[in-house]
Amino acid sequence: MKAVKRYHISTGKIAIGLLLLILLLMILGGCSLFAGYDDEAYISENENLTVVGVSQLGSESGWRTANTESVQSVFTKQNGFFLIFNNARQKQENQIKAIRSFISQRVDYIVFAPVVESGWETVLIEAKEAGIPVILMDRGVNVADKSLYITCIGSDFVEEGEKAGRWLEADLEERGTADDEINIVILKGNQGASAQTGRSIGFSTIAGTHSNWNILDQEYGDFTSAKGKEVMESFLQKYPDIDVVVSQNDDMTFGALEAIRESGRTVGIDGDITIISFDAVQEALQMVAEGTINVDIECNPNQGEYIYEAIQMLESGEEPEKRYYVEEDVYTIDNVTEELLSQRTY
Ligand code: GYE
Repeated sequence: MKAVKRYHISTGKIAIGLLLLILLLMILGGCSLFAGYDDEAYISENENLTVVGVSQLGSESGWRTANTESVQSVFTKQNGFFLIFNNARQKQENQIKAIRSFISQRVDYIVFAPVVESGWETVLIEAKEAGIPVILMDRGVNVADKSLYITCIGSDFVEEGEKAGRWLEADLEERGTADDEINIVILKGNQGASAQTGRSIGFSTIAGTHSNWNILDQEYGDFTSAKGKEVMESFLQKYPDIDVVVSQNDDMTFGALEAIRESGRTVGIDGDITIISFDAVQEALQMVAEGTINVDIECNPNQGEYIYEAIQMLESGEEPEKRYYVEEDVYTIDNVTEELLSQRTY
C-alpha cells in the first residue's frame, strides 16, 4: 500500500496566503487600494481633461443606443474629455443618485437625459450651488427656475406629433377617405416623459380638428418592444375595427407589428391598418421601404456634437441659447430609399 503524504498547513498561513493572492489580483486588475470617487478627478487633473458626467436614462430602444453612441463618440480623451457615463435603467432615483455622485466628484459639466419631466428641482439646485453647469439632452424638465440648467438640446416633440397628424390628413385625402370614420389607437411612451407628452399633444392638436377621427384608446407602452406588443394585443382584443396605429417609437412599433400579424390582420400601404411610427431607426426605415410602416417621423439621436459645441461655447465664455433643436425629417416609401443609401448612422 502506497503511503499518502500529508501536508500540515496552519490557518494563519492560509490567511496570509489568501491576502497575498487578493493583493496580487488587485494589482493585476489595475485596482488601487485607495480607489474611490476622486480617481476620475485625479486622472483628469493630471491629463488636463474636461470631466463630463453623463446620466443616460436607460437602454430601452434602438434610438437610445444611437444617442448613447453619439455622446460617447464626442467625449473622448482625444477631444480633451474624461467621460463618466451612467445608465439609470429607466429609474429617476438612479439618475438623481448619478447626478449627486457627479457633484461630489466635482465634474466640470453634467449632461443628462431626464426620464420624466418633473421632480428635478432639488438635485438641480444642488448642482447650481456647486457651480456645475447642467446641460439637458434629448428630453426636457419641468422647472419654474430655468436658470437651473444652461441649455436643452433635443427634438421638438410637439412638432413631431403634429407632423404625424398632418401626414395622416394628407394620406386620407389621397385615398379619398378623408370624410370616413377613422378609428385610431395610440401606443404612448413612458408616462411623464417629454417625448411622450409632446408627441401626444402634437397629434391630438391635429386630431382635434377632425370630428371623424375617433381615438379609441391610448396606453403607455414605455418605448419598449415587449410592452408595445402587450398593449397592442389588448387593443386588438377590445377593438375589432382599428384603422390606424400611432406608435410613439419604432421599438413599440416592432412589438405592435408582431401582435397584429399574429391576429391575422394586415398592415402598411397595401394592408388594412395604417402604421405611423416615430424615430426612423435603420430597421424601421427598411420596413418603410417594404411598405409595412406607412410613415416614420424622424427623431434625431445624434446630439453629441451639439452638446460638444455648447461646452466649447461655455469654455470660451459665451452663453449658449436656451434651446437647440436637432434637424429631423419624415420618411415614407417615396423618399426612404435615398435615405437608406446615405451614410446614415442610426
Ligand atoms: O423616441 C424613444 C426613446 O426621448 C426621443 O426615447 C426619445 C425617445 C425615443 O426611448 O425611442
